[in-house]
Amino acid sequence: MDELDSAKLFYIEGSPFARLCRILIEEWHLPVKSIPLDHPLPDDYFEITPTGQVPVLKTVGETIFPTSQIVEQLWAMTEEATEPYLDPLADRQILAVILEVGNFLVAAQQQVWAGLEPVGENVLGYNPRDRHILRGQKTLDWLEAQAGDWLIRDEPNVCDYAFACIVLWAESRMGAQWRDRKKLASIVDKLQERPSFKKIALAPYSA
Ligand SMILES: N[C@@H](CCC(=O)N[C@@H](CS)C(=O)NCC(=O)O)C(=O)O
Repeated sequence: MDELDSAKLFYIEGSPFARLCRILIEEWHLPVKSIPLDHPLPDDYFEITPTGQVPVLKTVGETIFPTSQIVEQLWAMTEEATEPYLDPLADRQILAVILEVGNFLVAAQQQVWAGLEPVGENVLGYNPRDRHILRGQKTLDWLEAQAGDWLIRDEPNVCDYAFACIVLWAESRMGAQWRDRKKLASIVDKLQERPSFKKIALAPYSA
């Protein structure tokens, strides 16, 4: 068994970040085995990663996280450049913003699933959940303003895939309304037709 054969991706069903990595593994035909874990993750999962989160990519001698680093590693494992493309340096800002908004939206929805309500005076001056959702909406406007047929260089890019995974998660879990951004909707519609998106479908929410 060579080094690539032994790579493993740890994931939980429903994670948009893990879904992105799994779809890329499928699209790029990479020899990475995806290993499902139960949610909530056990406390000893912190021995694998200090963030206690999925996805994590384990290769011989390396434990790689968070998602941005996994995506770069997967891209480096491709034998030749193939769709979806990635220029790790040039595309870094858009990818970082999309993944960051994913973090905010997941945090906002976890607040709801955890049944959290205010317990004291709001000295912060805003509701963090509302603020996270506003960040999401502003990011959609920002992406729509610069999109063409695709988000970057008019060819399918990892940023399109990351965006689709996050926004479809937000639509399913939060009821996010976003399809009035026509260029973004067209990008996601094209991706949803791909066998990889159908095969690695977003499972319905279960607590
Ligand atoms: N910033 C992280 C976000 C990953 C993340 O939010 N993972 C969630 C699932 S969507 C998770 O592992 N939640 C379980 C937990 O926090 O215990 C990344 O880019 O990988």
